[in-house]
Amino acid sequence: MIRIGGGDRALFASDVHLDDRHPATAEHFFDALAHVSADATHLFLLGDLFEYWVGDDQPGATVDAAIALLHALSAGGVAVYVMRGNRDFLLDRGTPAHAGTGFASRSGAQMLPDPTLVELFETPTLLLHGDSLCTADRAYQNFRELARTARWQDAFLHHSLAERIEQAHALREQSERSKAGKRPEWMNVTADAVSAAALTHGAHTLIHGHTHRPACHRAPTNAGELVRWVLPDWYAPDEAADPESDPSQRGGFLQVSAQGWETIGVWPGLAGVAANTGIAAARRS
Ligand code: LP5
Ligand code: MN
Repeated sequence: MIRIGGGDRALFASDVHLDDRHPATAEHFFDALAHVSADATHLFLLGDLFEYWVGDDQPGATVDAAIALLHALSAGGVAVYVMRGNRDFLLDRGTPAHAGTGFASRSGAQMLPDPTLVELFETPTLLLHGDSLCTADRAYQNFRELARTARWQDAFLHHSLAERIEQAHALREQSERSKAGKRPEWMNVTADAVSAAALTHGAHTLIHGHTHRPACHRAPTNAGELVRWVLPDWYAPDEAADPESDPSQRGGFLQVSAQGWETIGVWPGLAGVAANTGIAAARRS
């Protein structure tokens, strides 16, 4: 098990959705990461680092820049962990023509299974992307099950790069259309899935992204208080899905060290005072 304690400083982020079509968001994330990682020992990227991933031959200046930055961090001694999300679940699955040049070896990152239990300053903490907890969204869960089968993935990876990119764009558009017809509560975690995950893994804290609803939730359970951190998604001003209703910059890290939990960056919905109180209460050193 990954154990974080002592003088360690771990950073968590997710849902950056890196894409050549959103260069300002990429720059915003790269700058923030370079800044906060100076004294970090561990970096956990919990899914959807990329807008989509069609195989390890995926081209693009943003992909190259992300891989170079992660490689520099891991070469400099930071333990870099990357979890697959619902957009980039093909990360490090290779392509038939690109064996041996996978995302993990190129970036120096270690791929992290979803979910993964880690020990954070003696607190058993479950790391997930978060989509597996959205169990009310039956259409998505059916799609997820299908897209995770080796048969489907192998068939997809055998297409040409151009065909895979075209299918990814089509799937993204279909997803946006499908989301427009879903109730907001279907696109959130369910209480049952959260407590089942915590109970199954013996976790006292959960950290996940995916829902784009950054928060620190606390709920009493039979086994004590369950803390659930929801990481923010990232975008620069003008590159939000809907810049008119959401014009500000967004994105941030959760940092854990012997000093406690700290939110870094823009976490809309997490009021300053409440967040600080939460950090102090969650502190374990
Ligand atoms: O991503 P987000 O947050 O906007 O929405 C998700 C769910 N959508 C998805 C789909 C991704 O956005 C697109 C991923 C692109 C990957 C490309 C490479 C791999 C291709 C295939 C490899 C085998 O995850 C969305 C949820 C939402 O989160 C909130 O939780 O609601 O779910 C959907 O919208 C899915 C629909 O409900 C069902 C779609 C069925 C489509 C089946 C078509 C199959 C054809 C496949 C062609 C390749
Ligand atoms: Mn996601």
